[in-house]
Amino acid sequence: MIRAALIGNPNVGKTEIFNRLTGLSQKVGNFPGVTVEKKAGMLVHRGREIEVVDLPGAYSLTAHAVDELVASDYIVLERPDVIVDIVDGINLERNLYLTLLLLEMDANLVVALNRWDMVAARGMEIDIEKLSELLGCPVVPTVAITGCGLEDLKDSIVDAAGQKRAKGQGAALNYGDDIEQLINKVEDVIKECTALNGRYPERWLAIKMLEGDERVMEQTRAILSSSQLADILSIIEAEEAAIK
Ligand SMILES: Nc1nc2c(ncn2[C@@H]2O[C@H](COP(=O)(O)OP(=O)(O)OP(=O)(O)O)[C@@H](O)[C@H]2O)c(=O)[nH]1
Ligand SMILES: [Mg+2]
Repeated sequence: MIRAALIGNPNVGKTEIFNRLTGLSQKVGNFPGVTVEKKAGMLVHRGREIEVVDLPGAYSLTAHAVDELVASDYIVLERPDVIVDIVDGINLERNLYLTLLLLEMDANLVVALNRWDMVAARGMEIDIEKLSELLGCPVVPTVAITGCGLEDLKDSIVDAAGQKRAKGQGAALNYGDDIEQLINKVEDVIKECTALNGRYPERWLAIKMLEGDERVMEQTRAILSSSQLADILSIIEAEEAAIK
């Protein structure tokens, strides 16, 4: 079975797409915050069973935004086979922030460029091929309310699930030499730490630890012994001091 999760900013059409894909009828509405809990449904495409999870809207994957925790916890802890990032085509710039964060997750990402009808109606032009090339993942234009593009989206989900989760492919953002070196060092320490093995994407965890993300710190504190955590934190401190 393929496990796919739908994630995206609030009110971009995630549930509308979820309903189309699964035949269920979860509540949609033209305001943010309609979906508050995750909901799973099933479909079969090209002979493959796909579990699709609809998530509440999220602008980011950080601990600061309490209403985003359901979505970010699911993505970070459940590690679905395919992450389908639903992007609002008429708010591309704002929406792509979350896309970049998702690229850090070492995940098989597929972008659905939704509200494609409104993109066309407004005379906006988006170069799908270029966007796909820049992001390094498939980009599929969709119109959730008519179902247009959803067959292509299902194809992309099945194709993405068949691909090996490429380690390091998620390094979409280059933070500059100093920070990249720091990330690599912390990543190496995380890799050594068997208690954390495979639980989180390593580069992502390294970045979160460097940021001092409270929720990630809290979660890792529950997994690691205090001396293990102290070791990692002292390496972070020493490395940070060295580049200052
Ligand atoms: N024109 C147009 N409207 C759309 C499209 N997709 C969704 N909508 C509308 O956008 C609104 C939001 O859709 P939802 O599916 O509830 O969005 P959501 O992302 O699940 O929202 P939250 O759960 O609140 O985060 C609804 O009124 C939909 O009918 C689309 O492709 N084109
Ligand atoms: Mg919803």
